[in-house]
Amino acid sequence: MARPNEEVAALLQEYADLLSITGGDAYKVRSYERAARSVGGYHEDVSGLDLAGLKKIPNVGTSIGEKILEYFHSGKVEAIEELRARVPAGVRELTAIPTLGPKKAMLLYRELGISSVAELAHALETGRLAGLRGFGPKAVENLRHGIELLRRDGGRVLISVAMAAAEEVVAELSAVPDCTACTYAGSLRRMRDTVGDVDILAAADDSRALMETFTRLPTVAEVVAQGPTKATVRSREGLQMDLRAVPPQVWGAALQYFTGSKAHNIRTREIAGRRGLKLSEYGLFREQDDSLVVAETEQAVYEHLGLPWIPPPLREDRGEIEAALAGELPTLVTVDDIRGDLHTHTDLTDGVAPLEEMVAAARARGYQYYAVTDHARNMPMQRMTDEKMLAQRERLRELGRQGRMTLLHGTELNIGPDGSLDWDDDFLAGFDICVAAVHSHFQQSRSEMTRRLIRACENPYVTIIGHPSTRQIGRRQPVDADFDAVFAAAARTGTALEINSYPDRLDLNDELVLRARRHGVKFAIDTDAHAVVHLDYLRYGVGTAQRGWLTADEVINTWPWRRLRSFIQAKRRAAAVSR
Ligand code: DGT
Ligand code: CA
Ligand code: CA
Repeated sequence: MARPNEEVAALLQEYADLLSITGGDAYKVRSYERAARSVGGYHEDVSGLDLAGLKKIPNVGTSIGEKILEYFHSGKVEAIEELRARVPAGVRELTAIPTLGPKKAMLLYRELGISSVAELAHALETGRLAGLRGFGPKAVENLRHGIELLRRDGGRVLISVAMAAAEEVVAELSAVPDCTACTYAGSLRRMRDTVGDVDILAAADDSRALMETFTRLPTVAEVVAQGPTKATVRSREGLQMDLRAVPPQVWGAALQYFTGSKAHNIRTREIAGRRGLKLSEYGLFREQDDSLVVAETEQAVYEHLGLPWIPPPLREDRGEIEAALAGELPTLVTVDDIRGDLHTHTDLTDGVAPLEEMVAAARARGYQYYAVTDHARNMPMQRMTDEKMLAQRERLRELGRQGRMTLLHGTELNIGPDGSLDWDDDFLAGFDICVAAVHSHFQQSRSEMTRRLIRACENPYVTIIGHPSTRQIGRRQPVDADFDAVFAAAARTGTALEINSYPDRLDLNDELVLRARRHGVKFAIDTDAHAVVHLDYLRYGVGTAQRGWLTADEVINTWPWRRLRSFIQAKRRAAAVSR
């Protein structure tokens, strides 16, 4: 594993898991989980900090700080070693099964010696669980489902898949006569890049028609559980969906609860407690006499906790409570703020739509500017030539004269293993804008990859680094690089970093965005569209930006064209001066 912060975050998370498996104090488990998240997202390298420095990290106190120091001194932490000795690694792996909690995982190990998902699957097949306390036919069936889910992409689906399913269900349920409100909640409303299950919330005085409609939807392959106000189904695609029906008067409290995250909810409940109140999915109540304070709207719930309404993408206990208390919540960038797309393709390379169609679609969206950035010469599959590029430029200029939208001729350059690019500076100067991205040699060492990305930032013609980590969800891990060094270089050179909106990329991801913005980096939220319909992916990139706390001002494609043009030219000029 790479960066020391990530190493320590993984270690603290492991400790939290082990504590939970061995029946440790829930409060302690939570505090290690929080510390793991804080360390993982901290901007300074933790291996260089002393105890005082470590304690400046949110959620890190003396005891956790000392464990981190111990790790860097001796390469291990005694307390964690002790628990590791008691819990085989496979048991921790077992708890990743969505339908299996830590206690039952430990039971499977103790009773049957099962210490891996594969062993558990085998035990299920051969009926070894029969007669085991707590593992009746229903539980066994749940386990089977759980393993299936885990094997499909760690049990999570892309946000685009979940969103499409959720919007369909919400439309169907909203049409039920008794329904007064319906929306999706959970991780989907928080715009996480992947979703474990879809949580739908609906309000009605009488929930019967809602439940009936839900369980009979054509997309439902199986009703996993059903009660008067709750149901869980599995769709034909294998996606799990939960419906909760609530009376209209408690809509706000239920929405707040089921939006989560769990970590955020724990904080809001603590705040309620300090005010002599109790918060649940049924409302905000006075501790003394259980009388109701509010429940009808989310806004009112937050207000009575002394907080402004907090946008769902921020609700991860990553500082939003503190910011809300201080009146310092950011005004998040929205889809409506975006004035143009700066990374798109046509059928000249691997897109499926011709230039004219992509441009017409961009105009129909009301964009003020739009960049066409087909692949550059060094990607052999694409058979790009200088002549083809220049011919496309001519056609694009002609199209540009036919409307008010500013058309930019660009390219998506390939960052070579040494950080060099496809063309020399003279040819690059002919483009209005260049995106540069890594498309090969993903396995380079950390230092090579870091140097490579920094060198690309230093090229005066590179305005944007495309999909900087190169991860593909479920298929490819991010490259190993010292991202903080890359972020510093991007900020220093006036190079924007992309938030690629393509649902299996979402790159930079929320955590890297959070880290990059501390360096003063600017961002571009692009779709990397290869077809007209892909232009709609923008919402997922914006969701990721919101999870990274971005305001419109930090995103270059919310700017008017004149400001964006100055940004591009300033970098080119600075390089000319220094030469
Ligand atoms: P997912 O489905 O793994 O992508 O993530 P979520 O956040 O949608 O989680 P899920 O579906 O288990 O639960 C939906 C929301 O319900 C969650 O975000 C917060 C709330 N919730 C669920 N379980 C708990 C809990 O034990 N405590 C608290 N405070 N809230 C919970
Ligand atoms: Ca969920
Ligand atoms: Ca759920």
